Amino acid sequence: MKENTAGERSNQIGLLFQMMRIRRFEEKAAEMYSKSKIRGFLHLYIGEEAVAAGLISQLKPEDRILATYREHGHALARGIPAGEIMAEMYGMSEGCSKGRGGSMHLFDVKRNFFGGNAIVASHLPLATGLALSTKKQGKTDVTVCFFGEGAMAEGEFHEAMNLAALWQVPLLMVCENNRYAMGTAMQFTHANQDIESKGRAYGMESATVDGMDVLKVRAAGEKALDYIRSTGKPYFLVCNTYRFRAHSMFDAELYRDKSEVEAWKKNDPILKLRQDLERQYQFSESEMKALESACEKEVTEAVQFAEAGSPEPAETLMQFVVSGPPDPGAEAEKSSTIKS
Ligand SMILES: Cc1ncc(C[n+]2csc(CCOP(=O)(O)OP(=O)(O)O)c2C)c(N)n1
Ligand SMILES: [Mg+2]
Repeated sequence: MKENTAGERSNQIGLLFQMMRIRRFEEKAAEMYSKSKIRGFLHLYIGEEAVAAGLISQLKPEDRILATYREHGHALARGIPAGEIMAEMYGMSEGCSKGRGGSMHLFDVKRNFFGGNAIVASHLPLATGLALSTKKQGKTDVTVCFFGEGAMAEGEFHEAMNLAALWQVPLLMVCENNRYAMGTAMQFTHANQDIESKGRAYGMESATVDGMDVLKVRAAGEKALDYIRSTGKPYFLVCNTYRFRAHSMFDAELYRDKSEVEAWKKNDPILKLRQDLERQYQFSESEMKALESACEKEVTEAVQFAEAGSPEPAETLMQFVVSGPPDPGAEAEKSSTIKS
């Protein structure tokens, strides 16, 4: 339990602000999508903000992050500027992936943000590999991999978990269990619905946390990271959460009752922390208004940045896609190095 100090008050307000800016950013993205400013796919994280905000608040800049296509919140929490994310969604060269990735492929290597990965579970083996590379270099940085419970029905989950446990790499595997994989509820895809037990099955230290409560997520993250940093071993954390919006922009949501969604909205992580703050720290209406206007300003500026962006010129479209003809000099040098 954190102490009731002024520092803790401002940390909690920081977490509230983080969740609010993620939500406001996505509400604006949905609006811009409906105006066809953003095209392709768009998966909103609304309702799940406590997971990214709580866990990423405990990371160091050197720690690496991998996420799914529902990753706007993780990218914002990691510190990628909102303008660069919005510009990426607009397909502009000023975007964090130069406008080539769009919403599902936000990437920023200098901020140790390795996606934005659209293929379910595809980033899990990459995370194990990145964590192995840190271990081989004798570093203590942690790789954190976020994925949905749907990814746990894929073979790659099991391969990545097995090798992470076998090689004992500094990896935090975070299941964002929102109970649905597109329109399929968990009970139709998992023979064993005790999600946490799948970590223990690989001999991994494992825990489950209420993913709608950012303070609980932060505490669970702190505990998991302490364990990984002190032992160098992997850790499996299940965050039980819920998405308030559809799977993506093309989803009539025929697979769940509106009453279920409304019931979960009563656990809104933003509302919960706001109420906690009011109760414990006399958090005022005017402080809340100040946070709201800071979010509004940031999001408005992000849209302006994206709108002022430049689509990539046709001449450079093949750059980073196809390598040029082989350089005979470099090839000869490479083969002589390999032989020696
Ligand atoms: C290998 C693969 N299979 C199917 C899809 C289509 N697909 C996109 S998202 C998704 C659901 C994944 O659900 P979950 O892992 O729980 O993440 P959530 O969307 O709930 O955050 C599926 C099946 C895909 N992108 N990749
Ligand atoms: Mg899911």
